[in-house]
Amino acid sequence: MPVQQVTVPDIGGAEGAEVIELLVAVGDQVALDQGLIVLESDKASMEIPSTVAGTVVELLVKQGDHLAEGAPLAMIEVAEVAVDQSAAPVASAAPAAPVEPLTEQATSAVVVPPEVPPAVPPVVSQVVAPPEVTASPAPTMVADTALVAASAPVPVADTRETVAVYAGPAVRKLAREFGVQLGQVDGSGPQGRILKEDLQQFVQGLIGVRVKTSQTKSLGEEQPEVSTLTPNIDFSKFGEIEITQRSKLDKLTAANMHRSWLNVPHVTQFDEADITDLEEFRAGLKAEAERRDTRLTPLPFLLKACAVALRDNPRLNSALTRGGEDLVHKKYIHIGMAVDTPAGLMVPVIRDVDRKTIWALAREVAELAVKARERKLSPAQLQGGCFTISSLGNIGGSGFTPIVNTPEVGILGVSKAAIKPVWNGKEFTPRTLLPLALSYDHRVVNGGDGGRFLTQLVALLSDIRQLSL
Ligand code: CAO
Repeated sequence: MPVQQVTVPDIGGAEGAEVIELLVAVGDQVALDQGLIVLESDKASMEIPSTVAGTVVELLVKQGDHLAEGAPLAMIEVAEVAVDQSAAPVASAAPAAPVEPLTEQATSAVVVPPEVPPAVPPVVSQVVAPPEVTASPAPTMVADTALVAASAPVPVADTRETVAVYAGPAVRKLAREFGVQLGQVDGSGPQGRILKEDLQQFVQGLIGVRVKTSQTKSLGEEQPEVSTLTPNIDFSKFGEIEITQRSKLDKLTAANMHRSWLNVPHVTQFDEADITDLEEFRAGLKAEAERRDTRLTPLPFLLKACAVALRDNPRLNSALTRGGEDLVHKKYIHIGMAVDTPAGLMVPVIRDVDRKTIWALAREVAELAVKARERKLSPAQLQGGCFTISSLGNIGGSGFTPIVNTPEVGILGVSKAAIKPVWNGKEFTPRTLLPLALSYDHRVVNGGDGGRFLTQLVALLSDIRQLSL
């Protein structure tokens, strides 16, 4: 059988590229295009593929050699059927056609592998500071427990500026199919070479999205079980770390937040309520609150005002059902309140807020907050909410955009009240202003609905006499 010599093709003018890895040994069977060696120049690493299929009978280079275009690499006894016409015969080692180095693509879409020119160029890779990768599409539901790969989010941009990547053509092809930039993957092979398993592990860590259903479902019905989209990074490489296990509650909250973030088109509207009079009224009730063995914070007033606004703006008191075909109009007003607990976020629900007095609400807020922190809430106390209030007023901040607690369609974020100068037409006067942010599900609530709800809320809180109307 004929023996052919494989030489270094045009490697973009790189002189003295170093052999950093031998990918085959004498006696190995090689396929057409299979990598023989890896060359490294100042700018890039290149895998030099075989131009013929057959058996390696002699290797003409060793690790550390410096090569240029046309240098002989290996002698290959050619398999009978797969003789590549462009391969250089022993007597006349014709150089392969010049090729453009390939650059790792940073894109959110699945990247089509570049066409391989007939002369079988070396696979050159240089990862240059990739552009920012934008948000990924929401995962679609597929067959039972399938890993959602094709629609899964792509990796975030790599901040490393220029990274030499060592990987074989099969791994590169796979990486392109997944839209993964190889510069982000840690290689476990010799000299950091990226193996197929490294890529698989990276993608698994990145996606972490499994679905439960066995058939395609519409939004609003059963949702995917979302775990994490965070790539597995060994942070100990950068400094001391400690790893703790997340609580079930933490993970459940994360999954719910993520589901809402992925599925609900959010809009957030902002406003400020002048609660100067409310605060005066509240201060005047301090002694009465002590007598009743309770505390009166702004929260019961907020609950009451939301109940009135929900009654008057029923879209905010609805939910989608049958995959978005129908809207459920709730005739009751149960409002959840986010409670910050050491174990994580809990949202106990206060039932029939519209029918309760401010004192009854104050008592219930205090009781549910204690129960939440002691993890003594019953499942019933965590269910049935129509709307949520998340108050960070005791902590601080001038505003935030809360995430809708699906299947509810609205949530109110309350920040810390502050005294500010307000123009009354003649002069600036000090007023206590409460920052409010209303997030809503734009599939159900339009800007008009949201605007009317928030405007009414501001009016109610600014003149709490209206709460009794
Ligand atoms: N502006 C200024 N002060 C405020 C305020 C606001 N918006 N809201 C409450 N305060 C004051 C209260 O009046 C109280 O002071 P006084 O005793 O002098 O009146 C103090 O802050 C502490 O209030 P509190 O937090 O004990 O009680 P609360 O009724 O306001 O809230 C609860 C109860 C359970 C909602 C709250 O403790 C809590 O856990 N909030 C966190 C919610 C959260 O984590 N949201 C984020 C969810 S998304 O991650």
